[in-house]
Amino acid sequence: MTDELPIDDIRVRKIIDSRGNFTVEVDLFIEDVMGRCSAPSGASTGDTEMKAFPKSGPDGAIKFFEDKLRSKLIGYNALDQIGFDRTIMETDGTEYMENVGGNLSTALSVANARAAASYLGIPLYSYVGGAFARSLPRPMGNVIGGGKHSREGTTIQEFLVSAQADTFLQSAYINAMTHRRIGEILSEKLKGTSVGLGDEKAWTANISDEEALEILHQAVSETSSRYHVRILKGVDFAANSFYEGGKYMYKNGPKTRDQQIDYAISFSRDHDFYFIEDPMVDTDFDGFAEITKKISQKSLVVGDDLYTTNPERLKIGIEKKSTNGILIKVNQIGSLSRTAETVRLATAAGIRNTVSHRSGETTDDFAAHLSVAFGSTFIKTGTIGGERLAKLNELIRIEEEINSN
Ligand code: 2PG
Ligand code: MG
Repeated sequence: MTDELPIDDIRVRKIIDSRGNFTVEVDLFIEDVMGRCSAPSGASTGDTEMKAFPKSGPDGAIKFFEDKLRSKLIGYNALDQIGFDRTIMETDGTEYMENVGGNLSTALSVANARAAASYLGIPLYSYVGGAFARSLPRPMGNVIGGGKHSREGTTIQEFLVSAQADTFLQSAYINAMTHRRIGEILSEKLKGTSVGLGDEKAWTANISDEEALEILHQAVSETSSRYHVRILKGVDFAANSFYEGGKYMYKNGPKTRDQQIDYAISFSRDHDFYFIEDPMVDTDFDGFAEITKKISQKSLVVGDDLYTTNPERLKIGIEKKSTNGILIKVNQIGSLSRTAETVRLATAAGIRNTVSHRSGETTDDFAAHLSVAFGSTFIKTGTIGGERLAKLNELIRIEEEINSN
């Protein structure tokens, strides 16, 4: 096998994401083999994640690429993913990638891996994960939401479900059926009031978090009996987005730090939630640890804004026993190799990972491949909507491929 695959050409363009904003797409060529990738963007971004774009936006990122990066990457050995990613970071030269932006660096990084994998004739999940990357995650789908993903909705950003069927296909389908049932319940309950879909195609309506909890329980128990399948419940508080002046500001009134800790624990103890993401503001590693200590036997406490896929932040969390789960988003850290480093650290510490979409998505399916490569417990996406289904349907294809080998 060859150990040098020089990059022949790279093309970068602006495209439009699922929220109608510009993002960037990269085509990277090794001879006439192309690897393509487009990067998503978040709305509830962590304070320590890479800046998606420089201040001058996607155009500024593309200009930086043309002026400073292109000449360093053309001719680079595509098989040296770590060196490729490091070159981008070093050329950027800032801690949070303020020149090239996390989105363009992500698109370059994944496009490079994709081109190399295609050239070698192997799927991306095998190229990144190796010969033993053969287990599929379960889909964790957003069904009711609010926060920064909609205008009126719950204070809590996401209420999620994960059907535990025998196949990925059936689990993804039952998640979608739970979503459908929630839509019916909402329109029965809220006759005449508007019900809509948020950025991730979760239902959104002017209801309280407690009402959302009740509706979720009803839909989960009905759908679970209908299909004879266990459906796990999940929540992403995205607590950063409603933390103000030392308090957690819910629609129904504020909660102190201690009340928020008790509230998060009650999701596991009283409401039987399995997946509990970002229950505290991202500076409170100790608050996360208090929650994890109480519920980790039964539930997964997951850090998203807490870690921003950053190995240095994860080290703090490991030391403090802050969580037993981590969310993985490549564009938070801006490269495939640093993402892989974070996943390796997490796995070694017994922390389970979930690869996640962003609220502003493209139809790129790289998250599906990474969830297999990283042995993820879950892939977090919506349950419907083309840009969400791009990932779910790719996993259905990967399931078929793995089962036929
Ligand atoms: C999250 C994500 C995805 P965003 O908080 O987990 O659901 O949202 O992409 O807006 O950060
Ligand atoms: Mg989150």
